[in-house]
Amino acid sequence: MSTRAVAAVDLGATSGRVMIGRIGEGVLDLELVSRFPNGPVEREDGLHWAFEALYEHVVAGLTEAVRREPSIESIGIDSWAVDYGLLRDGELLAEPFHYRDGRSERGVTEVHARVPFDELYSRNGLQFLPFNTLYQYRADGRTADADTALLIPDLIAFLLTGVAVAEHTNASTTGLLNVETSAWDFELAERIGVPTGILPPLVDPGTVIGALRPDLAERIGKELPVIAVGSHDTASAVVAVPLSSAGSAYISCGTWGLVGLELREPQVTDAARDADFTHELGVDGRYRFLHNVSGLWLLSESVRAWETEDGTAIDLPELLAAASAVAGDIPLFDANDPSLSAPGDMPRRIAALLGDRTPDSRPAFARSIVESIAAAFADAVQTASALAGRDIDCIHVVGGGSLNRLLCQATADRADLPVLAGPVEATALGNVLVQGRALGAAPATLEELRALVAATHELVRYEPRG
Ligand code: LFR
Repeated sequence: MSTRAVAAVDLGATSGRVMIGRIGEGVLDLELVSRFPNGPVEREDGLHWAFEALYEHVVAGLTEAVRREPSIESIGIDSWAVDYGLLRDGELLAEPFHYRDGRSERGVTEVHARVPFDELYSRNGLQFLPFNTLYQYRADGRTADADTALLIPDLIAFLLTGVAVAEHTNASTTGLLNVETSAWDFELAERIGVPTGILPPLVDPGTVIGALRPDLAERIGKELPVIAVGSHDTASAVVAVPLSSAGSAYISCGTWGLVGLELREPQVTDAARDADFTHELGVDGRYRFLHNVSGLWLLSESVRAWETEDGTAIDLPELLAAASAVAGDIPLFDANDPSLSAPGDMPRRIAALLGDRTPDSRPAFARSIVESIAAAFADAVQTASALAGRDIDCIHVVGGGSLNRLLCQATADRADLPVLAGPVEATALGNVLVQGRALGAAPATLEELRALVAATHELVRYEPRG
């Protein structure tokens, strides 16, 4: 197998990037082409994503990628989940809302009044998150005007190709897929007042969505297909977790920490529902049985507040080094407390949870944040193990959090399990692997794809310190 090249677009809640991925026999690597900031923007009617700018960054990044690597054969797009754009006659009706916008609370009340949460869970298998798309649709006055609703990666694929589809892994985060059949639950959509006509045809990762529109092929410099990948970033990340045994848990850690196991069959039980464990669809029909824990969001929002206060940038590695050196009792708070969800003055809100236990130095405060995240991670791993009836022998940490040594060690200590950290770019690697497989440049099974990750990426091991 000769080495082939693809372009991976990977959009996170705080930054996006375009990368060149190279894949072949014993080869799997990434070259960063462009990185651009992303985040909530406050508009008159609430929090949005600056989607036009984001899309422009994507096209510019793809143009640069093809300039650098003319042999690129395809494009794959992944992003955070749940958010969407509404279209009519191919035109976007409004800038997409950000999932941290407060309007979905009304959607929650109205949806649950029509379909109680217990029934919802039995149908869609999703943990309760107030921003799951079905609540957002319910709170969005514009769904009645739309003919199509597309989640962010599908929306970008549509703008690039003119073809409107719903990629399966991300579609599972809407709450409108049936957990057993993985098909749209039209009856549920009708009951909560979502027009079923806006739900596009479902496609699996690996499907060619379409070719670049001629004007874009000209601008980008090449006629290329857009291939559906695990377009939910967490689904792509899980593809690239080099799971070493059936007892491996994973944490995909960026803004969020997604903590869980890969299952072949759903576990839709009362206990899983009460523990807030979700069944998001994985690539190849696997289930991502996991729980959302607030991840590095707590730290990045705190740092952002301190930087505003000081008027200068904070050196994060320096802060974390100082946090590691803090001795004595570390006060913990609930990392998933709903009061920490919106953007804004994070240190003040965390201090409100810690009360008179609030540390008075920033390193000690940062240490509390990291240890609280690690405690929630350890707790979720233990719960996943109990719910799935599986003994866990190690925890893989992938994503940006895998570089945070304090967090990895604290997770190992608190879970009393070894942590294997890396790869940091698991999401983009998963994107590349699924494109590579569709092109015939990578092996067929997830296990073989993960073996390629393990053979090409070194992991850092953290032993629990008892
Ligand atoms: C991670 C992620 C999570 C999802 C959250 C909101 O980037 O995609 O999986 O719950 O963002 O979309």
